[in-house]
Amino acid sequence: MLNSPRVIDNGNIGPVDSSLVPRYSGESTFALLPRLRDLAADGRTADIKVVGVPFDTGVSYRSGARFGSGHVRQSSRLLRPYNPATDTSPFAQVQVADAGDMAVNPFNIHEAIEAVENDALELTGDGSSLLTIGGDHTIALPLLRAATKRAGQPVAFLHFDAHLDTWDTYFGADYTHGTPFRRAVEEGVVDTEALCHVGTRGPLYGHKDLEDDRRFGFGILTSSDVFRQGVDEIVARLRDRVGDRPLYISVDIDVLDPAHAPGTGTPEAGGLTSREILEILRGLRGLDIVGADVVEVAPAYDHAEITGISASHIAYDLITLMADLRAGKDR
Ligand SMILES: [Mn+2]
Repeated sequence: MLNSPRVIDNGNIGPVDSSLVPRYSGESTFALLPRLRDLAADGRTADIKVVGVPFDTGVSYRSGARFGSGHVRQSSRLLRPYNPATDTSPFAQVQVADAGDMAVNPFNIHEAIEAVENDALELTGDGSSLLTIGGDHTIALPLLRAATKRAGQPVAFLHFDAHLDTWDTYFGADYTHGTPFRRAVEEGVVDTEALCHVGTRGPLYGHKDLEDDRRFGFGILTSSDVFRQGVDEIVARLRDRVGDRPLYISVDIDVLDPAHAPGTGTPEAGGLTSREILEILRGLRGLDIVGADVVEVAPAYDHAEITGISASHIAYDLITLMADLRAGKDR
């Protein structure tokens, strides 16, 4: 890939130059960005690293999110280097690279969680920011642990998801894709003054689910709230809740309506459109985002890359926010 002609802008090594190499050919790194190992061979590192976590041992319904990282990369080939929504070129503002996939044990969930935390800490050891592509939602717990260790304080947390993911156990198991955020509260790795779910909907087991969730400190802006209150009001509420705290953002792709993300493990009707989530994310510009993930893409249930395209654009806008923030700090 080092031999492929690349966009070089502002001294940063960007995507493969698609005016010289067709977008559908060659290796599928995220947005055709350089691989971190190739940069490292050249004595360089990256300010923002995109890493995959092929893991779905925590799922409760449809399996297959272990193939999500590769699918999102494949669906990200058409992303271009300039983001008109923010009038910025994220890959020129800072160096962004694809760090490949973490190698996690599919047969031992505890070992897998530990590996994700260790790898996240190692990747961010040079002060870089991490954008993770899952994988099922179990991986958000070790990613939050790592983010809190790096931030030196419990992080604010915005959780885009159809589901609360604050349930206690399934079949006696504490660590699943439906329980990471109860564990995160118990472990004290999130700031309970600054937690909010966005886009929740669908039937629950009972009212106690909501009572427990409120007790942990979560605010809830449902999918219905997004529809009825509109993007600007939702953004204002989220910004108010987060303030200037270090912020971690987790996007379960099932926050989108199955029309916008059919390829996921636990779909629910009545979700956000891809336009709504992108507009909400853009409204978070300037917040102190220390890490983010996009999870639960299960390509076997996808059609025409609908889910992969939604996920890749969400990841792109998250990178845009992170790049803009880091470039602003350097200015
Ligand atoms: Mn989830």
